[in-house]
Order: sequence, then C-alpha cells, then structure tokens
Amino acid sequence: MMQAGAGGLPSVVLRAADGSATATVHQHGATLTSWAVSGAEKEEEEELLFVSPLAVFAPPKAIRGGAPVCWPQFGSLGPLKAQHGFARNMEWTIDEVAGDSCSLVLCSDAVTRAEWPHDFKLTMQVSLLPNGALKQSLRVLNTGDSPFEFTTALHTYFRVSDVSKASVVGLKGLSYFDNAAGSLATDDADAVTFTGEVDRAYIGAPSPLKLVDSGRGAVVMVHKEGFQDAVVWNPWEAKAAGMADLGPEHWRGFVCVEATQARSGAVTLAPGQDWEGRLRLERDTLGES
Ligand code: TA6
Repeated sequence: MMQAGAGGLPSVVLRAADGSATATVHQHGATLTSWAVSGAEKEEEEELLFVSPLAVFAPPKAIRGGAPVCWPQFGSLGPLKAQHGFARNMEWTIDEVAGDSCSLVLCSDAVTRAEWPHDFKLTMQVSLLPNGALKQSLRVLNTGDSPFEFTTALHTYFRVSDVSKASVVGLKGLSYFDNAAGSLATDDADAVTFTGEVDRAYIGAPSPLKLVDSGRGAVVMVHKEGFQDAVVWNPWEAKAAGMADLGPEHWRGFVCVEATQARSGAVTLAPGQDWEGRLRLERDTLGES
C-alpha cells in the first residue's frame, strides 16, 4: 500500500501474510524506515529500526536512520566526492508492490552520469517473511558497454534501549579498519560493546551477526549474503552533537550493524553482468538464540 510516510514523503507499507510484522520503505533512497514485529501477545508492535527524531525529510538529503543504501560507494572508498554515494539521495521508482513485498528500481540518468559516468540498474526488493523476519536484496546490473566498480552497504540503524546495553556478537578474531583511530586493528573481544565512538569496518565478516540489547531482552540476527564485510557504528556524544539531523540527545538509541562490500575490495561488473547482496533480519529473544 502506498501512503505518505514519515516526513510526508511517499512510501510503501508492507504487511506479513501471517500478520507477524509490518515494514515501511520510503521511495526516497529506497530507504527501509520501519520494521515492526508483533509481540507474543500480538497487542503491540515493536519497532526494530531507529529513525532520528531530527531526521530531515527533504530530498535529496538522505534520511538519517532506517537502512540507507550506500551505492556506488561506501564511505570514501571510491572515486565520488559524496560520502556513501548517491543512491540514498535519489528518488527510486516503485516497480512492484504486493501485500508483503515490494521492489524499487533506480536507473542511471543524466544526474547520476554527471557524478559517476556509468550505466546501471539497481533493484531493491523488500519482503516480509513468516515470524516477523524481513528480507532485503540489492541487485546491481551493468546496463552499459564498459565495466564498472562499486562498493556498497545497507547502512542499517537498529533501535536499542541504550547503546551501553547493546553488543554485537560474531566478529571476534577479525581484522578491522578503525575509522575513529584511522588504523587497522584486530578484535579479540567476545562482543563489540559501546563505551565511546565505535566506527569499525570488519574485513571478511561472517554471517550471521547478532545484535543483543540486554536492556529490553531483544536480539536481532543479521544474516547476510554477497556482502563480504560488516561495519559497526555509533558516533557517541561529540560526533552526534555535530550532526544536525541526529543531535546531542538521540545517539544512545541506536547501533548501526551494516552489511557492506568495501574493505574486502570493490565489485567489478562487466557489461550485462549483475551482483546481488542479500540481508535477512530476524527478531529473537535473549536466551533463545
Ligand atoms: O558506516 C559508518 C559511517 O561511514 C561513519 O563513518 C559515519 O560517518 C556514518 O557512516 C554516517 O555517515 P553519513 O554520511 O550518513 O553522515
């Protein structure tokens, strides 16, 4: 169903066939802005994503929260000046909408060619599965006549009760580029916890990753395919205060666990070739996963 979503921008609302979840995808950036699961008593929905209360819904500005699509560049890892590329700033076209799934496309045009001289078709598909799970897939097709390279991420902001009660499990022993420190490091902790700014780009991250929120007894399992890397991010107070659409008040309420393809290397696509990255998110309960 199409409706005016947060900020009055057009969005698609999905409902799982078994009634276990709803999701909202904004046309702007094909940004997933809500994923809410029904509680055990089916009384109240629980929102699992974070959108900043100060988010600005004024295209081309990217929405601060949900799951912005970083493409054709993650961060500054590529030739573009714009951090995280342009896909999150563009109006995508709604291709198909069924009750529990939708797909949106973004094709190269004069605007994208001015920033990045290649022809492409991106397809973002979002589906709700049984038991509240959500699937996203990002397909990249080279529609031009020369090869191109890209890096990418689904930059998902997960809502947490308080960042100090959150941890991310599954990354022990991996090398990561520490963006806060500007150097490479190795993770030897059982879980990533948050006592200051965390901005870590893990190289060759396994699947699934587990986001634990001990404050509300919630776990989100992040299953990824195609995306070889992962980023864990929370800006902490000083950086958040410097971001007008986040501010000094709201940074405790989220952790980004991002499926990325960047530090392991860019993807190269020959003309006519495609690549697909997939994410499956599941809400679990602490002690049961
Ligand atoms: O994925 C982490 C990161 O690259 C951080 O370095 C931080 O800057 C964040 O993304 C947000 O970037 P944005 O361009 O949305 O302000």
